[in-house]
Amino acid sequence: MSNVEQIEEIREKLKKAKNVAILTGAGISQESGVPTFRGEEGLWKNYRAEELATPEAFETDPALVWQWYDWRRSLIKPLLPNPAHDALAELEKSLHKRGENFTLITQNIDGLHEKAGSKNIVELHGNIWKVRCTKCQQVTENSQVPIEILPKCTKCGALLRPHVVWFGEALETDILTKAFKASEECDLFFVIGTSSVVQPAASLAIRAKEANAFVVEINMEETPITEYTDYSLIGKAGEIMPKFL
Ligand code: BJW
Ligand code: ZN
Repeated sequence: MSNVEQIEEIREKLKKAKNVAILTGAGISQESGVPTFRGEEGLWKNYRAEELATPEAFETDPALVWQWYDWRRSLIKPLLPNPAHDALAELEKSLHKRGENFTLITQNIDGLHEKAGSKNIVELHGNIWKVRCTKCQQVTENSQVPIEILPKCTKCGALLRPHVVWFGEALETDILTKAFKASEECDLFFVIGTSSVVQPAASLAIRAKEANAFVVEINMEETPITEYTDYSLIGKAGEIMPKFL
């Protein structure tokens, strides 16, 4: 079946769908100018996520980790959602109008889905615009962090950290429960722009398939979960996603 026929079939499924769940990864923000993590261009200022996105890196050198996040914030701040983010926000609106469910699960911490107008967002790996106290765990929105002196909690004075999930850290239980529930209850699941190597996010598409959802992958290349999908559309998310509207 050609890509055009597959897209037409997916459009028909979207018209009838009662529960739609989406999982996005760094690839959906690539066309907005956000670097991805892996692959040839997947470098953040010469560091790999595996080197700095860890609790050990923060314990060893919090200033370096904060500098990295501050640099990423400055890079992301001026960026705008692209047609893939916009298409998902539109899809959510049209499903809501019909009284159907739409859940957007994202591994991204860049906030671009919210900027595009998406509402029911499940942020698996946190949000770069929030900070969390390493002691009292209070989470606050904070777009300006004084990294020269290291940011401190206004409540208890302890060191603040980015409100993100690092390697080896557990995802928040209620967030993960929501993501699994949406994946298991949906009739249509899209997995967009993720290399599907980081767990537990990578298992969501498989859960959806096991629960009989129709699973569509959109990526520039095949991934370890491609064999579990019904359709794999190879190409840019910003070019493919608007075709479903
Ligand atoms: C396009 C495109 C375009 C490009 N259009 N497509 C062995 C050692 C150590 C750990 C483990 C291990 N085995 C398993 C683990 C666990 C580990 C893990 O999965 N590691 C694997 C790497 C092996 N997972 C964890 O540690 C997780 N926690 C956990 O398991 O806890 C267990 C526990 C339980 C109870 C108590 C305690 C612990 C946590 C994972 C957290 C991941 N965090 C990061 C950083 C977040 C903050 C930050 O950004 O700084 O999340 S790492 C990084 O990877 C980030 C991303 O969300 C995540 C996924 O990356 P993503 O989105 O898939 O991006 P890429 O770059 O990989 O892929 C981009 C894709 O887009 C590519 O496929 C392109 O082709 C495509 N693309 N342009 C469409 N225009
Ligand atoms: Zn505190």
